[in-house]
Amino acid sequence: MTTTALDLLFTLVEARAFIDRDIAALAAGTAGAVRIPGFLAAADCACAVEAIENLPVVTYAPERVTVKISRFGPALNDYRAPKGGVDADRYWQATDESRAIWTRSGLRPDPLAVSLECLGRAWGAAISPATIGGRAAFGGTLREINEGALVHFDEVEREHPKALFDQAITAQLAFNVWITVPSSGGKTRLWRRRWHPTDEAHREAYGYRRDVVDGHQELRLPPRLGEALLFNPANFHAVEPNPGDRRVAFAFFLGLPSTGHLAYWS
Ligand SMILES: O=C(O)CCC(=O)C(=O)O
Repeated sequence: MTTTALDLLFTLVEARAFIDRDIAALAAGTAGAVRIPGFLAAADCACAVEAIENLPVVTYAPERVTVKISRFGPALNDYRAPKGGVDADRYWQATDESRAIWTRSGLRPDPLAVSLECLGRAWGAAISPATIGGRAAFGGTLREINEGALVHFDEVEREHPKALFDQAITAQLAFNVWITVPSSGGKTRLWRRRWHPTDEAHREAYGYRRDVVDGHQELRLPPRLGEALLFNPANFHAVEPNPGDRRVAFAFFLGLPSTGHLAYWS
């Protein structure tokens, strides 16, 4: 397919701070991505990088995610139960352990707390964790992607049609803030293209073959130190490999529930 006309709204908004209209535009699909350069100071990124050296990092489940992606803190997708929902025993154990370890790490400023505070201020209401049966889901995974990530989308309501969260999520956003970045490669690629049932014929491991996005309008976003990026992950996205230095981000999803109060999880 060849793109013949462009969606003039599918652009990168570069701003000094998050604002409610930009968050709403991403949720509505009338913006491409929002990035905030210098969201975290370089010194705070360096402290975070030092702190994570002592955290127990694991890789995403290799049977699902074929390239090596490391994380600290549970990501829901790694704890899916065979019949839907999460494998509660494993997920809550990992959640409790990770929270305790993170609290003990005593990192100040805490990039997760800073991020939630800024986004909450922009939205006009504090952001709470999404809950499962009343228990707070984990949010704020530290993620290291050096070998790239396949074209994929994230949409919790589609991945868990039997309502995983207590909140009914009407739109989902992905938040990343980079605490160390490579000098080349590692671009986030974001296409103006949502999943269609026929895409299932193009499945590849946890994602899709590149041809599902061929010819579609695209943003290419190199990761920059301390920069925050917010986008709607229902749009197909991928990460380019980076040959050299590490690419590490704090990452979580934001959901816009029917109550209007944003909820987060990883
Ligand atoms: O690391 C990135 O650039 C994006 C990672 C990703 O797939 C996501 O945040 O949903």
